[in-house]
Amino acid sequence: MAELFQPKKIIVTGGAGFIGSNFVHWVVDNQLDVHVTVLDKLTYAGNLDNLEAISEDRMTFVKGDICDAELLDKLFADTNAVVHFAAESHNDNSIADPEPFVRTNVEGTYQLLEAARKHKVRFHHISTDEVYGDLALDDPARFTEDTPYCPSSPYSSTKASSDLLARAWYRTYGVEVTISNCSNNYGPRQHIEKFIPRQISNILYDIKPKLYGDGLNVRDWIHTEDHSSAVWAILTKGRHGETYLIGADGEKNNIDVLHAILEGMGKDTEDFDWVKDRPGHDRRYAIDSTKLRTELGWLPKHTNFAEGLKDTIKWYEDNPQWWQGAKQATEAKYKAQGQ
Ligand code: NAD
Ligand code: TDX
Repeated sequence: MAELFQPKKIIVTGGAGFIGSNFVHWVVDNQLDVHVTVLDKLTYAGNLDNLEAISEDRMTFVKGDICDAELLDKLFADTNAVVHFAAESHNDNSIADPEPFVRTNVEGTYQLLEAARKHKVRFHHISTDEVYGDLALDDPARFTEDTPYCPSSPYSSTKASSDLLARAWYRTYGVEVTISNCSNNYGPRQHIEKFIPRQISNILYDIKPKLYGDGLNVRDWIHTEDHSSAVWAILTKGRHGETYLIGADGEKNNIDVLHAILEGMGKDTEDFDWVKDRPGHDRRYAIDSTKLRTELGWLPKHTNFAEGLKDTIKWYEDNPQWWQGAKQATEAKYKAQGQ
């Protein structure tokens, strides 16, 4: 474990999105002497409502693009650390139009690393287990920090590129970088284009849930609050230049997750549509998070997926104003893709 790093001012890129906003709330609630500056472009996935309850003395919001080098130069002059969540994050969108993924995920990360180098700022890069490609359903193996990179989709290949940039900026320029690769997050404020909120919002709208392919693909689910506590542990205690995998032993196939949603909402568990599979659809993700647990002493709190899912369903039921505005356009996009 490295010496404890205690930042007083941090920049959170993508802090108006799903995981970024949950992280900002976690910091505001748990780290009382830290000020957060959120830098977010407010794309279709960013939503200022995600941050509305936070007071101005704890957080400053800056609307801007991570590709804007001039803006980064100004912001980085007055911070101790950057936690970089901003990205184009949805696989299906990357298949339909990869261009914004290359721009934000690759060029944006490059610009941030350059600003971190110039201002000697600690840099934590948020990434995904998808950079490792996929595992077979009958393979007992899980991803570790030593698994070779083998991304499948335009999204995951741009995330892999950004990880490699971060590694190179550490090795060549000595930027104080750490990297985390996390599995699938669930919880409040996730955009309804993603699997779990899409199905919950479909059911609330009397639209049948949609399952891709044969429904047997496995994802390793983690509650977003556990992702936040892991990122804080890595930012403050992680060794520079190191990668840490984040996961909570939550492997489940899609059909089981869908059955749990339908059952949890009092519906017939077989009342859904099978739709066209995603091109290049990764079969299984699974994380071995031993390094994070043993080296930094991190443990997940939300180990009961059924409970976490129940709370998530309730959040979407209680907050229709948060997601209803995006429903029509999201479903129209899927319909055009046969999904
Ligand atoms: P999201 O799509 O909900 O949010 C992304 C945020 O980034 C939005 O607020 C958006 O406005 C902002 N953004 C996009 N382009 C920007 C730009 N050019 N400049 C500034 N801001 C910009 O994404 P998410 O699901 O919260 O994912 C956050 C991060 O976590 C991503 O880096 C993603 O790769 C990673 N990740 C996600 C998961 C998951 O399950 N969702 C799992 C592992 C890792
Ligand atoms: O309607 C659907 N039906 C369906 O069967 C949708 C939207 C998805 N799926 C399947 C595809 C995947 O096997 O559900 C699984 C999860 O899909 P997504 O929510 O799109 O997530 P995934 O593609 O696994 O990627 C997510 O986890 C890793 C995040 O979106 C990424 O940002 C993160 O890096």
